[in-house]
Amino acid sequence: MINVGFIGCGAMGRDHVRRITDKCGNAQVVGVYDTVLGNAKQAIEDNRLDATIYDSADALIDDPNVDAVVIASRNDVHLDPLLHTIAIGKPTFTEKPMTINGSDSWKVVEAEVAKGRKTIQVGFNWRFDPGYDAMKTFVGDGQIGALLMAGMRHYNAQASTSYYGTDNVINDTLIHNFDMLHYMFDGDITSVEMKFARMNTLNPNGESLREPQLAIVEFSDGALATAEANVNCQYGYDIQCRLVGESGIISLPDVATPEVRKAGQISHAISSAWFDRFIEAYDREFDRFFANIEADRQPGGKEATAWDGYVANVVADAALDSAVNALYDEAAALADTNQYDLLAGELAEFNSRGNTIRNNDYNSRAQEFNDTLAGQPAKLIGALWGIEEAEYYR
Ligand code: ISE
Repeated sequence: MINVGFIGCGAMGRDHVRRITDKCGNAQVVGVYDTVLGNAKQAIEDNRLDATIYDSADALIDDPNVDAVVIASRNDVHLDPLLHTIAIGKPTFTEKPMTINGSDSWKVVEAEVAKGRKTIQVGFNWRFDPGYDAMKTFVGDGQIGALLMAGMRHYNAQASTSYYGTDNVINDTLIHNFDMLHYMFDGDITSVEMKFARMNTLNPNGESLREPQLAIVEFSDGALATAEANVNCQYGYDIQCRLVGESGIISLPDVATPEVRKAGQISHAISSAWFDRFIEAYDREFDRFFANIEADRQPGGKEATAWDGYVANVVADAALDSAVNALYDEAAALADTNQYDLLAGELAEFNSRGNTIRNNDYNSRAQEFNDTLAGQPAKLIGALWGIEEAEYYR
């Protein structure tokens, strides 16, 4: 039996604790940690676990009774526990994204390389979806020839939280698509450009969430892909993918649900969230994680490694840069002379930070900018900084 230490018991984390408890016959959660004690207690209570609550992630990782670690905490606090588990060689599953940017993810890759062993599996679960799996096999078998193009749709019924902002569309949502494109296509991703559609008036997060967004991705062999993100689509959780090859097209199948013929209509239900749309993929990625541990096998191939986590972050970073510039161009076109100079200053400030976003100072500057320059241009550039989220990231 593999003894699992679990870090981060929010909604997604508790779903995984339940999955490990109910479905993985070869693993059990023996320890939990969450900055919110109530979440850790709830994970134990919901699953009637006999588990220790630790007062730090480090204590949990160091406990010799813990054989493997799962990290499902907030995206911005994955790095330290990852470096810790690598240092002591404990197999670790981390939710996606591996970290919040390419430079942090590079630290994870470097740490693994220094140890000479891959111990990290990243939770890019779409790779384990039966539909995507079949597509990967078709492509691998050369059934539609070399890939030329892809068109993807990543729609959420509603934004996942009130603090989900413009940049999350890229580094939390579209990052799945970036990983799938990296997984499916032979070429390396060489560029990504972001475009913004006009805002959906049903978006409850307002200007701090500029979407829908469209990513245009280019590969080293000249292939092209587009990925639409529309995270307030209202009607359900809708994931689509069409791959165009030299001799055919493959499309991701919808999850089969009963067809209902009633009142002059033929209809199918659609999932409302990723928890159920990808339930099988989540189960299978955990099965693989534990199977690798039992077989003393390193992750790779199908399961996303630290390197894959890094690649996805690098693409997201480039997308974020492109998004800032797109918002800037939109704002600059509307700005008067005074606003124009200020916008240029703010853009330079953003760029000088690389992709380090949302530190406290940054958010308060963005807030100030919006307060003093209320109006369309200020609002647009403020959108990228996710002003309403300042509290959350403090
Ligand atoms: C969430 O974190 C996910 O991983 C979902 O698959 C994605 O659709 C959603 O937009 C993200 O917030």
